[in-house]
Parts: sequence; C-alpha cells; structure tokens
Amino acid sequence: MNLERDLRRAADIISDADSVTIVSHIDADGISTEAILAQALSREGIPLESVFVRQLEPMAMRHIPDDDSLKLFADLGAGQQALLESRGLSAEDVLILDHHVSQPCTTAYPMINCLDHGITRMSAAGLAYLVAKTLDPTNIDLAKLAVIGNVGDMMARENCGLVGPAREIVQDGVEYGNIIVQSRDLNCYGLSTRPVHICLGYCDEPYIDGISNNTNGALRFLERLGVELKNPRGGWLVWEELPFGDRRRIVSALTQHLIAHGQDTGRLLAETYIFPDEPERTPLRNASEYATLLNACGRWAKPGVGSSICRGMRGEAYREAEYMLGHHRSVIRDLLHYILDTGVTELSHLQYIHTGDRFPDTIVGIGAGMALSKLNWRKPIMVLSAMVDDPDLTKVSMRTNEWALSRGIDLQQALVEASASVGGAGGGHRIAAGAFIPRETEEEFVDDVNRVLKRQFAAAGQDDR
Ligand SMILES: [Mn+2]
Repeated sequence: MNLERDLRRAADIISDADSVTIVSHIDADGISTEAILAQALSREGIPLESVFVRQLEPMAMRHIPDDDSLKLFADLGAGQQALLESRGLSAEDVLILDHHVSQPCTTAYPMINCLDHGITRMSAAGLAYLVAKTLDPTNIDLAKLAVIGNVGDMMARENCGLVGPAREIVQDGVEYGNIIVQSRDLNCYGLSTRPVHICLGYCDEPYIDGISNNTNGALRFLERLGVELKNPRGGWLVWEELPFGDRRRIVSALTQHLIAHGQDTGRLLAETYIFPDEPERTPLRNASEYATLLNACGRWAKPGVGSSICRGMRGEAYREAEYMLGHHRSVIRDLLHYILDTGVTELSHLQYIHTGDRFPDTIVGIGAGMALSKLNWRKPIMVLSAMVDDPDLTKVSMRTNEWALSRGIDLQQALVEASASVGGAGGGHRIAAGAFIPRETEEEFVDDVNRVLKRQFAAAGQDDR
C-alpha cells in the first residue's frame, strides 16, 4: 500500500463531503487530531461538527448524529469497525484515520492506518496532519499540533525523540517557524514550568541515585555545581531559562554522576520541541507539557476546551484548562499514593491492584504508568477499576516499559486475547493497553492475562526468572 495514494484518497473523500462529523478521542492525541482536521476543513469551507468520545463503544455511538454527514473517525475506529457496521454505517458514510490495531470487518470502510504502512512511531495527529497538508500545502502551520499529539501518545519515548514520518512533520513546523528543536536536551518533564531541582527530582527515567524522587537531593546537587538557580528577584528559574553554559554543566555533571553509579546514560538526553510563539513559563511552551494540558482537559470531560486552546483561543479557555491541569495533577498524585500505600498483588508475570470506584476510570492508566517505575518494573502493571456509569463492567488498564517489550511482551495482544475469552473487549498498543470486562470475570481474567504474558516471555526465550 502506498501512503501518498491513501492520503490523496482521504483528502478527496473529505473534499467531496457536504458536511463532516469528526469523531475523536479525548486524549491529547485525539484532541490535537480533531483540532488539525477541524481547522483544515474550515479552511476548505466544509461545514463540520465534532464529537469527542472516551472510547468508541455501543453507548458512545449515541452521540454520533444520524445524518448525511461524512463520519470521520480519527484516533479510533480501526478496532471498532464491527460497531460501525452494527450502527448501519456504509462504506460511503465513513473515513477512518487511525494508528491502532485493526479489527477484521466485512464492510470495506476507507481507512488510513499507520500500521498498514509499517509506521509504528506516529499517532493519529501525525496522520491527520498529512491529510491536512494533502488538502492544502499551506496547512503546515498545523505541524505543531501534530507534534503535540505524537508526543502525547508517547511516540518520542523509545528513541528519545520523534523518528520517521513523525520527525519529518517536525521539520515542517521548523520551516514555518512555530517549532524550535532542542537536540540533546534534558529528558525530563516540566522544562518550561518547573524549578530545575523539582524537574530533576521528578525525573525517574533514567533513575538518578540521590536525585530521582528526591528534590532536596537534586537541589543540593545543583547548588554544589554553583549554578545560579534564581532570577534577580529571587524566583526560581526553569530549565529553559538557564544560560546554555549552565545547562551544559548540569548535563555533564549528571552524566558523570550516572557513570560513577554504574548507571546507563542513554536516556539522560532527548530531543525536545519548543514553541517560540507561546508565552515562556507556561505549559503551552513545549510539546510534552502542552500534551499534558490537553490530556487534563479531555480526562476531565472538557475536550472542547483543549480543542479551543489548540485553535489559538486563550483567555477564559486557557484559565479553565490551567485549572483542570492542577486538578488532574492532584488526583493523579492521590492515585499514585493510593497504589503505593495499598500495595499491589504480584503474580508470576504481572502485578495488579483494584482501585474500586475511588478514581475515575479515565486516569487510572496514567497512574499505572507512573507507579510502575516505583514498583517492580520488570512486571507489567494492571489496574482494575469500577465503571461508575456501568456497574456490571470493569475497566482494565495495563502499562509496561521498553525493557519488557524487548523481551517479547505485547499488552495489546494479551488484553485482546484474555478479554475475548471472558466476553469483554480490549485494545491499544504493546506498551499500554486497556480492556472492558464483565465484573464477575475479574479473577479469571487476571489469571488469563498472567498466563498470556508468561507465554509471551517464554516465546521470546527470555523467561529467565
Ligand atoms: Mn492516539
């Protein structure tokens, strides 16, 4: 299959539509995808409406209007084609732009899927951007949103930077002038908003002895280097504000520190993406913090606010988004503490915890990911949570890391297989996946997943424990 030809076909389907309903996901990738498509379509003069869903499941289908508009499913749809079919949507009614594993289906819905082109490091926002650029080459201002979506979907994680087609999109933004690439920057979160010692203290990949999970230790480390950490008025500087020489001094000291402790320095540096058109010291200033802001909007039922921000709205929309970011952080912190304080149950090949209805099911996956590095990181973590609006269902979120992937673990495959055997449904990616299962099958399901993971480890010949 030829990507160029697929993009052209998608652009033609969109151009021919009298009106479009964009159906997208509530996470950072889904929101930036929607914002790219909505802007590209508006510029073509095509009337559109947007619908955001937490998950494309039977209940969510109610929000999709029963009209003649083209239904443009983005960042979802590939794995739910049977659902589109059962809703009575024909191949002419639908276009799917996705990067999730596809479900076999008798109706041949037009779809562009990154995976069909061997692209595993680009998200829906990247795909949406390529379609927008095919519609009109002047849409390259939207590359910035594609970078936010890609970074939000962890596409830069494995290689400490975007690669392949997703990296080519970065170049469009650089040429347009709304992206600055910082190669060999510090691989930490919060480079534009957090005091440097807080930034370092919260960084746990790589884990730096005496600094990770220890902001006081991080501060002492920086003070010993004699770097000026405050501005003349006594406020903390953020990483982005430090003079180049100071940043280089800190990086080389961290490198020596890691080497002295026999630790790998491979993940200390990463390529980061700064947005010079956004105000300094705000979460809008770089791709990873911007993505978190969008996630906060989406997870707390305000994806439309995130979308407005992406389209350049500020003022009230921005104040609302900032408030949700604060709320998002505090609930995730509570969830993380709950997981660590309560403790997980360890099976041979996974660890799990049930959080009941204490936390919204939209954030348990994020908490699971954060808890993993503080628990036994060799075992994938599973968090089960009650669905408040459907007491018969349990939401399952799993996370693992690059180490386990290199040893054959594939969470998407494990959850699809195990959930099917208990009458549920699963999907996602190798490193992060989710499922919905009938509540009464929880115990059986956890054992099933453990068995599949054991088989995956064994098949890769890496079951050395
Ligand atoms: Mn996505």
